[in-house]
Amino acid sequence: MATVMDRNRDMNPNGDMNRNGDDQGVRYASGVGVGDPEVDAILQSESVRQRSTLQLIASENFASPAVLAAAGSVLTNKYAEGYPGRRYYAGNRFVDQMESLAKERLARLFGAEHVNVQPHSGSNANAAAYLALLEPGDTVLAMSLDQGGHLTHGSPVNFSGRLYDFVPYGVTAAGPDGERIDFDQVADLARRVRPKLIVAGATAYPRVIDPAPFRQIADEVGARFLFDAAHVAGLIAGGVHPSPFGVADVVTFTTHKTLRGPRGGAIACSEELAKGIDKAVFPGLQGGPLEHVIAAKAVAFGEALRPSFKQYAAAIVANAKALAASLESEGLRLVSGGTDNHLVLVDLRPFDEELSGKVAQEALEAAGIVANRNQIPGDPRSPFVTSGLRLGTAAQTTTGMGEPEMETIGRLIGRALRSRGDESATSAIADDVAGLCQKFPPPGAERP
Ligand code: DSN
Repeated sequence: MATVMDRNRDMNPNGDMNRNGDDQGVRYASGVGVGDPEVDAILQSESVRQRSTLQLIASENFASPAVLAAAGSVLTNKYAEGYPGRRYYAGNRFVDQMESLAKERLARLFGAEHVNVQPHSGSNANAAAYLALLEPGDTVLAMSLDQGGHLTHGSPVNFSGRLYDFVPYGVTAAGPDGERIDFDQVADLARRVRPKLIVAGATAYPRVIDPAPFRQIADEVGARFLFDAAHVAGLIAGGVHPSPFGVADVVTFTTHKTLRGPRGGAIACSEELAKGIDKAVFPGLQGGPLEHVIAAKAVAFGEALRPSFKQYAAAIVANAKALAASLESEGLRLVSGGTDNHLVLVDLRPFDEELSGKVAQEALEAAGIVANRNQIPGDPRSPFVTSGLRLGTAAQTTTGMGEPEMETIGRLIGRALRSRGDESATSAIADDVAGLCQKFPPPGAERP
């Protein structure tokens, strides 16, 4: 039966509960809950999960309390189709200020001529870029998913592979200095198929992606060049990876991975392409922009402009190298033999031919270590099973973990994989993981 409090809450979700002395409003104001017991219970559980287990998914991070607050702000209430100064609805004076602020900060962060902060995700950013640059059926060169690329780089099950004629390139064979982008193949294919667009960027490639050779090949064959910086945008912002801004015609990226902002996407391009890109995002692909997320993007770009972000980006890479060394000492083979960025890609086969990525992921999760299975170049197993694991350091670096902790994590991973199926050993590892996590709470840890 509904209580008076429930009825009040139903009738007036605007905060009167707080003025009436009800503690739900107080809890909401302090960021401890939203005042809906069922929702709060789930949020609380997720908060505990994030705090007590290791977050090693390479595309995740812990956004700051300021980013979380902006994403949960009143701007969620506003419709703002269009762009600052050219909206299709009234009441956008402050929304315009916010979106302009986000754009100004982003352009300054990367030295970009033109930016669009409206894409809801990295996939949308890529879709908009293709819409601006291509006609259906046009030929595009991109790294295939099974070599480290992304679904939107032409996977046959994705809109990109269905609408455009993607020709995949990959990495060189395993060996010393192997498993690197095969630029001979990129150049050969480009000369042969004369693509309209060449895409660089990856989701499971542990090495630096230099935009210069792509630019050279694109110029030689008269193609446009798109750099998908979704994973490494934060490393570029922090000055530890080469910048594709001003080199590629279009740069797309997400704001929530190494850049540590809210979940979302963005695009940067030259002035020459600005109109086409803007039209492709709206009205071409999306309707109303998520202005609360754009506010959170503004916060994140402001954070990335601070000098301390350079130290953060350098620490992500140093941590990935330390994790790589530790995993190797546990007998795990790393694709390309190491890392230059925020992730390592483990080839599980030499460790245990029978151990799939799926089983390894589950064994690690049981021990409190959260990572994702991933195909490795030439993987004989399906994308659902895989022979690899992808591990990233961006999130745990945000909590303040450093190289000694990465060394420990590598050993915990080795232990967890070796003792898979052994409940008491796994539970002992989960205890060790929780003890480690307790010493390094994420920012705003008490906020669900
Ligand atoms: N979210 C991306 C990643 O995990 O790399 C894939 O879309």
